[in-house]
Amino acid sequence: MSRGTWPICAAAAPFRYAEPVSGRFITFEGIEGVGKSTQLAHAAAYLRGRGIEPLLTREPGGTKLAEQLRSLVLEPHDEPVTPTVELLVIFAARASHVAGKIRPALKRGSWVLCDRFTDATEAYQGGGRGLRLAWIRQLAKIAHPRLTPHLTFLFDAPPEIALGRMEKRGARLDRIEAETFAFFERVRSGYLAIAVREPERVRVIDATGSEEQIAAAVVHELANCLRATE
Ligand code: Z5A
Repeated sequence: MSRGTWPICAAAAPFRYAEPVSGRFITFEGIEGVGKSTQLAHAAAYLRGRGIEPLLTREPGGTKLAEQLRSLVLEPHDEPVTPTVELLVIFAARASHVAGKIRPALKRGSWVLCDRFTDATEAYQGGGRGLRLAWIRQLAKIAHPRLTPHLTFLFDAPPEIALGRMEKRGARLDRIEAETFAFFERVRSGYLAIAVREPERVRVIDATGSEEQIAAAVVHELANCLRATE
């Protein structure tokens, strides 16, 4: 495949906003505690074993400015943070991340593994908070025109399992993590709606199994992705 074309990671139709980059942009999504960070590390190890050193990054965050915005939006505040404020801060962070880190890496030909991206906004701010999806799509066009992940892993599990893992870990909850069970049910539904809409890009992985079982499913998809790019 020549430089300037963008094979995607399965036999699928081209994406509307994909742009000519030679790297691969792979995102990891799901409700909190579902195991996406754990699986991102497995994916990175697999790629390294195949001679590819991926760039690992996360959202909100990834650049100095975006990490500051992450702290601002996730830390508890003594005044209300409205859903619209949350949305705009997240997209400000994303615009910085895409311009400062993701796009340059993709243009260099790197594989970028990103813990969450715009699907998270659709699921959390759209599904969870009830903001209009049309606004989110409009902001996405502004923050990352013509850029869509080549492949997205959606780790799916009921909130009781995912949140149970977080509880076991015993970490302090941030402002969004402290939301209600019903909130995470809506977020999960928001994610699954994306997978129904974009089955070529979004691979739904059953995240209720063991870490090793899930890693095997991820590696299987990555192997397909590698074959498609050879
Ligand atoms: N947010 C948003 O609202 N809108 C947006 O657009 C974006 C983000 C981009 C920070 O996200 C918050 O930002 C997030 C959504 C919001 N808040 N919430 N909720 P984050 O990705 O940085 O943080 P997080 O979602 O809370 O995820 P996390 O802590 O990184 O969890 P995870 O990556 O899904 O899971 P993990 O760390 O890999 O695993 C959790 C624990 O489970 C850990 O102890 C593991 O060892 C264990 N684990 C992992 N896999 C398994 C299996 N298979 N079985 C048993 N135990 C397991």
